[in-house]
Amino acid sequence: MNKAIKNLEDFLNKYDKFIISTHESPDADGLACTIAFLDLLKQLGKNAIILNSDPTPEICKFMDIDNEINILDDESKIPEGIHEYAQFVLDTNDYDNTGNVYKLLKDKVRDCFIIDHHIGDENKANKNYVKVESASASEIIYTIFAHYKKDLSFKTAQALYAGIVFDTGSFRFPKTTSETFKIASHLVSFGVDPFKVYEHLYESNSIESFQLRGKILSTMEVLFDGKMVVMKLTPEMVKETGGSFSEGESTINQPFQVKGVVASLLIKQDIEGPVKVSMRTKGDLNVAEIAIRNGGGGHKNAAGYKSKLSFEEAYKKAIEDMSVFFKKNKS
Ligand SMILES: [Mn+2]
Repeated sequence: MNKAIKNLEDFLNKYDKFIISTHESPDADGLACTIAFLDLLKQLGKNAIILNSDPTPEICKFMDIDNEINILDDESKIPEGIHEYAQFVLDTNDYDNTGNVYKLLKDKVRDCFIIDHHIGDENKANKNYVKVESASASEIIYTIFAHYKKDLSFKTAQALYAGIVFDTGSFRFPKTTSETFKIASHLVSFGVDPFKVYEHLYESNSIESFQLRGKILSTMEVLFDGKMVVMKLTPEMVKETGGSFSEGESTINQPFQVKGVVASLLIKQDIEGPVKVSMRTKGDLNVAEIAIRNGGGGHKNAAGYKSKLSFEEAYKKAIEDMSVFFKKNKS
């Protein structure tokens, strides 16, 4: 048995009640994992609930067929007998990255286990279930279902399929393998409609969010001979348009429509949120290292971190960090 499964089994054997959470500003992969993992824990005879710090984005609500996702927005939502619960953190390798869940529960839960596919602390990875080769955390949850030989329902299959589509950029990001397609194929056999999932994820944004996207695009700065595009998403833009921050965030992928662009940065801040730097690249430019150095994490071609600097300082620093790649390439 591999070490990760063994770690998970040991953890499951120790406790009976679990809180399941994904990262703040949840995405389709993280949310899919919570829904599927709740199903699995129930099939294993465990007592479990989903508690996320932030609301489910509109475009992901279709996954939560049975309304099982609860939002921990204040202390009154903490379950009774919280000290009996252990914590599962999905799709992030940092408990600290779960917002209110971390703030309100970290000193109360009995223990914490991570299931994730981001690059981070190796020591932590060895004690949990971290598989950085996985194109999505949903793929890992699928593997865990297979390990325990548990049934996949339409709900779980649809959620996991959506998580995979989202995290692979519709089966095109570098970590997409034949295994990814095999899993997707199996999930579709449970009645999942690929067109509907695509429509929910990519063709269901609000007009306000589309206007927000327009504002984000209008901030673009083109650098390093057209190889990098940098954009801003400010709290003011979110307020002015009434668009959704999470829908705005995906604008970071658009510069890659341009031939020759190999890096895209988005410096962003939600109303009352921290300043965050998101980096996307193509090819060999490894931004995970930059993210880790700045206290964040991610993958080789997609990573980010929270900055303690002001918005404008974070913007400058983000460009500076990236400039290394382009200077190196020139020499
Ligand atoms: Mn993910």
